[in-house]
Amino acid sequence: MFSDKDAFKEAFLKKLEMTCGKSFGESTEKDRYFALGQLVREHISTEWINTNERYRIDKEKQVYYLSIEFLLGRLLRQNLMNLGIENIVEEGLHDLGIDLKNLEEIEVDAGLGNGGLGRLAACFLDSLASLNLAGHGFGIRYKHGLFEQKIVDGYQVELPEQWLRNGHVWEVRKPDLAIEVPFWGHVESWKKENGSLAFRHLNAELITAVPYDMPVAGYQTDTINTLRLWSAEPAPYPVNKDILNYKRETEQVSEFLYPDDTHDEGKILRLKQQYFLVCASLKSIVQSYRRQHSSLREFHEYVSIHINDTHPVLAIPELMRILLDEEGMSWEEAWNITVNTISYTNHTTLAEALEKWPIRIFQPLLPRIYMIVYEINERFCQELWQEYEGDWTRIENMAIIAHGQVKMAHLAICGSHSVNGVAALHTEILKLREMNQFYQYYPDKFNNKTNGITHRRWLIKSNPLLTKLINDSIGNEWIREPEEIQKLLAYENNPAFLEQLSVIKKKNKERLSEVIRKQAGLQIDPSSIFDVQVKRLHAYKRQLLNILHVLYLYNQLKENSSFSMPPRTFIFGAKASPGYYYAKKIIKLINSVAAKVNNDPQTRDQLKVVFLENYRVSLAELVFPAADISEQISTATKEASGTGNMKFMMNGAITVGTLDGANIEIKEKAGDENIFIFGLTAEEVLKYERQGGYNSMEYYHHDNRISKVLTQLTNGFFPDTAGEFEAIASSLLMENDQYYVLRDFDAYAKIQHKAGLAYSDQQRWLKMSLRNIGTSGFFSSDRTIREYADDIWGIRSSHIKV
Ligand code: 26Q
Repeated sequence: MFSDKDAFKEAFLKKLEMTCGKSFGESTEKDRYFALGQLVREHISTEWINTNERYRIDKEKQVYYLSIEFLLGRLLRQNLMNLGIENIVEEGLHDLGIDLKNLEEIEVDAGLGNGGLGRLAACFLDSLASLNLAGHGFGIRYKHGLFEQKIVDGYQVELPEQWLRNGHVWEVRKPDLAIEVPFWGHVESWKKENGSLAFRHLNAELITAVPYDMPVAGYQTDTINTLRLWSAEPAPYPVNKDILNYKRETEQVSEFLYPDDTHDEGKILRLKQQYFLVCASLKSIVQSYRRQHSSLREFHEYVSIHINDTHPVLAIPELMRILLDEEGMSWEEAWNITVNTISYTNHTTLAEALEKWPIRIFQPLLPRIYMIVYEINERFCQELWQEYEGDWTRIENMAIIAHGQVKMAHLAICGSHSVNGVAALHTEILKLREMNQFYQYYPDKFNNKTNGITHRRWLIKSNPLLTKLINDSIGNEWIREPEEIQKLLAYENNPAFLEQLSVIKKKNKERLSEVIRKQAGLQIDPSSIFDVQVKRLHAYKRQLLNILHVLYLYNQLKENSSFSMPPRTFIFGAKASPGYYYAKKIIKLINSVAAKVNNDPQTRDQLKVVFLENYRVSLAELVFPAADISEQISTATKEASGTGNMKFMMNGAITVGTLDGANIEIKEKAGDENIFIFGLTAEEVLKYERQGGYNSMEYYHHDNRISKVLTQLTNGFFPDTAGEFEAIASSLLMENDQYYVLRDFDAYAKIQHKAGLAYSDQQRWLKMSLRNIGTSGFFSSDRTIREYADDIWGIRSSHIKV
């Protein structure tokens, strides 16, 4: 690494000259960003190679995290920080008259994910490397990440995202390690000499998977792990093909990331992506294993493969295929190795989100894989028959293939040794309800791993002011041992400390206000309460409850002269899946309320509504530190965990939330008095669900706050929106309000009122905020990853920094 600032400056100027062929004076900020990026990446190279060598020589067990999404965001600052050269670089650039912050802004987010699941994968990579664990990611190098969102006339408009337009400095293309992935064709079988069957996949269409490797540097360690992303290219020698068509069809496989649309019918391209990821990754894993071992008999002792939701579940039949067809193992031996290698995380209980593939799509596309899945299912059903003889319904319910479909979650549970949920309540719901029959059959496979977030990005990087205050107060041991952040609790009654907390929050609010002023041309008041809901738009997350409540507050301010409240700014950020009609209506509604409220001179000093365009990781980093209130208001039982809730907590925002997902654990850690809980509990929701719902019409008739806001949706209150919000009103009244928005309205209004009062007592609020920060250490993904390492993967860090 650079020994000092001057060595850095020299290397940087040289790199700049070499990469852009311009003098320093002529170079643009973009030139400088790319030169710096390349310089840093090259500096990583030696350690990267050393890490790989060390893993090879020590035969350390390797973990591979397979995920269809990695939502990385920007990497420059993270890499500088983790490599321990942030100060040298910042100061060196400063000497040259360059502000590192401006260069950071040049980097386009790597947005290869939808939301929670993809961001979790990115946080996990950071924790794995920072804990010196041998854990690597495998994913897809989509040409277009999640769409870019524009708001036009209050409507969401989607534009293709272009993160690769100027190249990506953090990746290294490795064409010599390309792998061919077969689709279509047919399978031939014949008898071998020993009487067993052999299989060959013929006439397949081959798609080449080219790896692009990205270094994942641990925080001030010398471990550099790898994130390998596969790009689809045409195979080298297509015969008898219309070349242009063929090129287009193959490249399509890694063309774009599917938006999370739980209502979407399975698309063949999506299944192609899944097998593409799995086939290329397994081959690469097996190749590197073979460099150290002569047979695959002990594969599971040295390799763990983790599947992030069911999207990469074909890793199970693919590993079986390798062991059976290529290694010639018996079914029993291959199955034993496979189950012991694979582990699976479930991220949802929504039945409509569980993946199923029609056989008519699956079988022709992946003929050999289908045969193996078929055999897995046969054997599984036979086993079930031994245990539950005669119980046809149960066996039908649990089967992997049934009614013309392949059920991916069933395959995942049957073919792995560990199945985990992502928060305590979620895991209980899996065990006792959604996957109860599997839990009865395999009680030991089920376990909980409450999610976490990397405190290095979500506190140290995004909130430098708070980080400094923490370091100045309790030292920096908490960075390596995040639960040590609880030492802050000693400052609970220290007015000077609380005052500093308040100053920092204010500055972070000013920073965000400035961004909002520039982007939306909207002035917001940094001394108002910043009440924030940022997450994907989904009916179950209930952005609707929030905005209807805002409308109610507006009505109060207009009509009720005795009504008063501390000034509030409600901030929303959310992308809706392009085909999710209802979600898009809610975006329009938020913007219509914003237009009304923000332009009313009578209320605009007390109430503002902001819809942040194109919510993404880099914007999130400005949002969490600036929030006073964190909205986590999903219908109980529906949000598996949430991770935004943890990011808010770590930055001192107070949660207004339901007893859902990880909110429950946040409440346990922070204490009942430091969180605002409201609404139906999971048990109450489940009870209603057993009864077929509740009567939302009653709530409409008996609560005039509700009838008023719902009437406003359709009576022309919002100019030029005739018919616009019928679907929303109808879902609440005619379709019985599936997510209990009206049922929870009163409780929500009351808790929001309580939160407003608490804020007015600033000393009390700051103490609550401190309690949240001080107890957030549990939610570091370092804790989560240690649990995965100990309980699921059986790996430990053997490496001490030298
Ligand atoms: C499925 C089929 C076709 C196309 C896309 C999809 C698809 C893509 C992404 C389905 C789901 C997702 C993403 C799900 C997700 O992000 N789940 C969230 O995971 C977080 C991490 O565990 C949890 O905190 C959240 O509660 C959960 O909603």
